[in-house]
Amino acid sequence: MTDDIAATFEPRVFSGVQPTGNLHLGNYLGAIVKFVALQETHPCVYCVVDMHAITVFQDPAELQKSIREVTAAFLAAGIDPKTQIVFNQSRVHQHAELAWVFNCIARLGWMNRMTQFKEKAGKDRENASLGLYAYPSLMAADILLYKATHVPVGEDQKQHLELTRDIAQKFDNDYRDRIAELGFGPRFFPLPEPIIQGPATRVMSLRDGTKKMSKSDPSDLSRINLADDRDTLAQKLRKAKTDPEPLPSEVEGLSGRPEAENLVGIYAALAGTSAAAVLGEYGGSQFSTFKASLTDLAVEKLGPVGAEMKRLAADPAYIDGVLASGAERARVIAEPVMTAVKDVVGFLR
Ligand code: AQP
Repeated sequence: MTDDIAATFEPRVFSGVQPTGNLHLGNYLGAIVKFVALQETHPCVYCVVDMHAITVFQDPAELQKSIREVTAAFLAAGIDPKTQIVFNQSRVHQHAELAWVFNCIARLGWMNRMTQFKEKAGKDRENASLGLYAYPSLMAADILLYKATHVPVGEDQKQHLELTRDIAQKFDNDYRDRIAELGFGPRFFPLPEPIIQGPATRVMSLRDGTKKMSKSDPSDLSRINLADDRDTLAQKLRKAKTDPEPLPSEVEGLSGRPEAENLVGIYAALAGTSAAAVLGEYGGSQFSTFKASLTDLAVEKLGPVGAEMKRLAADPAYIDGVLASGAERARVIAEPVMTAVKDVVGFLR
């Protein structure tokens, strides 16, 4: 841990995934794989963020299916729901309560700089929901409700983590005297650190190496879904965009070749090695050879996860039990924090 302010708090990991369908390789390598590793060293809270999902309209039946699907992916990847907390956000009402307080802490100028809102709202900004605009404030509440010190996320969430730190800092500044008076000091909230490391912090679309692999991309060929079977996966990698040159032998040779860089990064992440090591083996190879090896590797690594997700999908009662028990344990942490926040801001209760 490098941050002094985080260091005064007990280490705790928090992260979330939206149940918006099409869970893909980017979500897996950028986030879920790290969740699994961190449970060996930290107490972890992993949340299926259903309140974030409805910032864009979701069909209710599909939303319920997706909440169970993300939970199944967590479990299939190896998160242990007995030792760690796995739950869906809307079951713990303190997320919404703290988000409101943070809406009153965050400044419009801060929110206006959020690039993800600009991307997701697109040209029709006037028609975007207020929830989509306030999304980063709810995300700050998700993290700080558990006084989390570490947040494993993909590169696209970096700016939201910076905003979370700004909100934590401003809350502590605005209420400094009150926090000290109530004996909650010297600081009320940690400044959580993002964990964004490894060769797959930003997995790109298979159709366009300059665009993020995304659940909402209309082309299913742009992403590898965790639920894809071998044939689908092989077909998507065969059709993945590349350039006419063979693979370079050095990492520097990937610059200006986004599609090649993406496939090498995916291979490295799945194999648990570096891009340099991958090029050491495949430098000079044609893409057809490399894609065949990548397909075998992806099937070897993702096949068991997809199979376990399918098995769990057949047992929704088990998944629902995991979420209910996780929410109960999440509330034990969240409730006293929210009660203290109410005392700090001066609500009578
Ligand atoms: N392409 C990606 N590469 C690496 N990490 C990624 N993440 C998302 N896409 C990539 C990380 O996955 C976690 C959960 O993401 P989310 O469910 O909150 O959704 P998102 O970030 O909005 O990304 P999606 O999946 O692409 O959804 P849409 O299409 O709705 O934008 C996060 O840690 C995220 O960084």
